[in-house]
Amino acid sequence: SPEPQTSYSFRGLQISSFANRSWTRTDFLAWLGELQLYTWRNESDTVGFLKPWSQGTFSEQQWEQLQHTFQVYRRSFTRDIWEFVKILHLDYPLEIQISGGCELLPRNTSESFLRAAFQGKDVLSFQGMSWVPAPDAPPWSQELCKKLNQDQGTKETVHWLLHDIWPQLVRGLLQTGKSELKKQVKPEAWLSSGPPPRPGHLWLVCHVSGFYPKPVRVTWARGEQEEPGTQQGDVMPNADSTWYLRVTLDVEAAEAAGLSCRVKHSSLGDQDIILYWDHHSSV
Ligand code: PBS
Repeated sequence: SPEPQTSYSFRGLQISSFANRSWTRTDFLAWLGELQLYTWRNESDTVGFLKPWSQGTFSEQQWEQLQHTFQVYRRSFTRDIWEFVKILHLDYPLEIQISGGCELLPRNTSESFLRAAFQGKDVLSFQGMSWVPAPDAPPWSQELCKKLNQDQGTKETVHWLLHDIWPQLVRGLLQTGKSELKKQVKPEAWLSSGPPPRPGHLWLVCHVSGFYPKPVRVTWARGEQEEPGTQQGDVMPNADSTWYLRVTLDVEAAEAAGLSCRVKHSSLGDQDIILYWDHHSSV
C-alpha cells in the first residue's frame, strides 16, 4: 500500500543538442519529488523559479554564487564538447543528457549521483572523486574520463555540488515548501464498461481521478482476493496538478458479479474506496 511519502529525491536534468559545428542549445530542468522547481532555458541568463519557495533557505548571495557557478559551467561545457568532438573525431548531430540528483537518507546522510549519456546511452558517471566510464561505453569514453580527471578544480566543484550544496538545498526546500509538499487530495473513483473484448466477455474499467500525491494502488478483487489479469494503466496528469489512473479487467460476463475495485491512497488513511460492480447501474 502507498506509504505517505517521507523521502524526497531531487533530480536535475541537462539536455544539450549539438546540431553541427556552430548550432547548439542547452536546457536544464530540476524537480523535487514530482514537482518541477527550476527551469533554465538556453535563451535565459538566469535560472527560473517555478515555485515561490524554490530558493529554499539559501540567501540571495548564496543563490547568486550558485547561479554564477552554473553560468560558468554552461559556457565551459559547450566549449569543452566542441573541443572533445574534434579530438575524438565524433560526428554531428549529437545529444548529451546529464542527470544528477540527491536523496536525503536517515541520520542526516545523503546519496548523490551524476551521470552523462551520449546519443541516449550512458557514457560516464562521477564516482567518489573521479569520472568513470560506463560499462559498455564506447572506447573514447575512457580517454574522455582521463582528460576530465586531470581537472582537479572541476572535480572538487562537482563533489561540492553533489555532497554539500544539493543536500543543503533539499533540506531548505523541505522547509520552505512544506505545506505544498505535504498536500493530500482524495481521489474520486467510478466504474464503467468498455467495448466487450470478445463475445460473452465484459471489459470492466475502474477510474480513479483527482488524487495527490502520485503513489496509488488500485486493484480489481473478488472478496479479498486480487483478480489475476488486472491491467494497470499509466498514471496520467490532470490539468489541475492532480493525477488520474484507470485499471481494467477482462472477465466472462457471468463472472462479473462479486467483483470490486479497491483504491488505496495516502489521503484516505486506511479508509480504502471500494466500488462493487454489482451496484454499478449502467452495465
Ligand atoms: C563528446 C561526448 C561527451 C559526452 C558526455 C560528456 C559529459 C561531460 C561532463 C563534464 C562536465 C564538466 C564540463 C566543464 C568542465 O570541464 C570545465 O571546463 C569547467 N568546470 C566547471 O564549470 C565546474 C563545474 C562543473 C559542474 C558540473 C555539473 C554537471 C570550467 O573549469 C575551469 O574553471 C573552474 C572554476 O570555475 C576550475 O577552476 C577548473 O579547474 C577550470 O578548469
